[in-house]
Order: sequence, then structure tokens, then C-alpha cells
Amino acid sequence: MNASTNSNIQFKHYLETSKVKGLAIPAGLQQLLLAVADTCTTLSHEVAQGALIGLLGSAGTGNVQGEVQQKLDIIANDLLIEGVQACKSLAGLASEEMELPVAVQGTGDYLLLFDPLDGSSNIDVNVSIGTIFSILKKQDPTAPLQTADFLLSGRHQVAAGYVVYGPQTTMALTLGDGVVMFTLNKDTGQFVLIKHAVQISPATKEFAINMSNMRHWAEPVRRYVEECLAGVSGERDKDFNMRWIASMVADVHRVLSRGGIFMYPWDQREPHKPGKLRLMYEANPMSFLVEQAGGASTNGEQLIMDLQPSDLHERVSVMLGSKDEIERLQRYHAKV
Ligand code: AHM
Ligand code: MG
Repeated sequence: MNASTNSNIQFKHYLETSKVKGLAIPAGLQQLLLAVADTCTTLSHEVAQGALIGLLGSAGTGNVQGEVQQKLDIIANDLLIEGVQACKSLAGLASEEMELPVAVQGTGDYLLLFDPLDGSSNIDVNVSIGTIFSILKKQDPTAPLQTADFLLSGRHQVAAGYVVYGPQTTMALTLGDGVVMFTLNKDTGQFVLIKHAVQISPATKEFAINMSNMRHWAEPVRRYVEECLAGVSGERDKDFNMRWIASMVADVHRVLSRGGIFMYPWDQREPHKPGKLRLMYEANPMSFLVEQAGGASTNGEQLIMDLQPSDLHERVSVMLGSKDEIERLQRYHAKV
């Protein structure tokens, strides 16, 4: 199966018949979302084949962030470009794996940003990975495409989502009016609606963070996690559980599915970098989903969605999920 021959008829029908705040989804946005879904269907198949078709291991190259690329990082990036570039409604795309944006043939004004394969360190060990995407609208549709066209805050997103390649392949999607989820029926190649009006409960007893970085964290994050660890024997009225998958897409999928919070905060290893995760490809789309599901997302000082980007590959400190816990983290940051 390849992207050009896929046809997610059920997903297409969903897009054609759904309303966003009472209005039909613009045809150009439908076309782009369908192209993304079709490509992720193909990618899901490639990911599942892995070693059988020689797709595991390092590609021996580095990306713009100086990170080693896995073969599947490059394949996913190429598939997405190939899958969407014929979309007439698309003006350009930008990827975590490429230094510069790519202008496409289309005459439309949508901009697509993506992390083609999030959780790269999990590819070779058969643990869930995913694709994250964000869609913006070019402010001046007639001007030639420039990097600056992409530098819009998360509030400008018209759609965002991810596809997690796990035991099931599941897509979470928001168009700014709640969150829906679809699971890929691998026999028919169709994304099938499984949940609508996804909600994250405001209270939780579960947090996700890479604990090995504890000694590097800023004081408010250390305090928060220490209190979670102490549970009822400390400041909190409940005991906490911890999970860390090391694929943001899988960790956020758990948060959307059963609540919890996910953190990849700034730390002192690289004091001049604001964090590890990328604002445009990871933090903004995930924050849009989380806010639309009733959760919250912050860098400690500001809501992620309000941050004005100054660089396409900008990094950011991320704390997102159940609202009560995020508000607690915000209070701890405000006291410093
Ligand atoms: P990637 O986009 O190169 O895969 O990196 C991002 C990933 C996130 O998915 C995950 O939350 C984090 O890096 C894991 O980092 P660590 O290995 O430091 O725990
Ligand atoms: Mg990533």
C-alpha cells in the first residue's frame, strides 16, 4: 500500500460531515488532513514491518538539531513530503528533520509542520512511536513562502494531531472544537472513529518525567516531583504513580486516554537552551490537543500556546495534562 493509493473513505466521510463550531470544515483543510491520514496509514505499515524490510537502525546522518537520524526518521519524513506535496491547498511544509521549509506547488494557504517520527530512540526496541502534525494558515497567501510565515503562536493552529504507532495505530485530532480519536483498521486500511469529545480529568495521580534528569531540574519542578514521590506521607493527599515511555506521542496519548501529566522541563545541562522538545513540531500541536481536551500546557511561566516563536526549530520547556496539577506547577514557578 502506498500513500497515493490509500483512501481513508471513512475518515473522508467524517471530515465531510463534521462541523467545527457549527461550520463545515473547509475543503482545502479536508484535503490536507486526508493526505496526512493516508500517509500515516502507509507509515504504520512500514513501521510494523521494521527489520523485515531493513528499516531499523541508524541512517548514519544527522538532522538540523545535530541528532543522529534513524532510517525510519528519514523514510517518515520523505513519505510525508511525498504524501502531501500534491495537495492544492498547501503552501508549504516544515519538518523537525529539515533545516528549511519547503514550498510546494499548491496555490493554497495552509502550512503543515511535523515531527515525522517522534520517539526515535524507541524505533529499534519495538516501543510505541508516532507522527505529530500542526496546521497553520499563511497570513499573506500571495507572498512567496518564507520561514517567517511559520513563526505563529500555537493559538494560530487550525488543526493539530498525532498518530501513535503502538499495539494499535491511533490518531488524535483537533480542529479547535474538541478532540476526536480514530484507530486504523489494518485489514481495511481505514481510520475508524473510536472516541469523540475526549476529556482529560482535572485531577490525576500519575506523572511522566525522565527521572534520571532530576539533579538538573529547576527548583519548582524538583519540588513538585518530590511532593508526588512523598505522596500522603508529605504535602499531598494522594500517592502518585509514574510512567515514562520516552516517546512524547505515546506519553501524551496516555494523558489524553486516562489523565495524568507529562513533563520535559528545562534543565541545567544546557542552561542556554529553553528545553529539549521543539515548540513548533511537538509542544504546540500537543498543547492544542490537551487544551481542547480540557487540560493545560505551560512552560512554567506562560501557556505554551501563547508563546511567540522566533525560530522554526525553537525548543521549549513543556509541562502538560491534567489542569489541577499544571496549575500547581504554575504556582510553584510563580514563587521563584
Ligand atoms: P525525538 O523527536 O528526536 O524522538 O525526541 C523527542 C523525544 C520525545 O518523544 C520524548 O518525550 C523525549 O524525546 C525522550 O527524551 P529522553 O530520551 O531524554 O527521555
Ligand atoms: Mg519528537
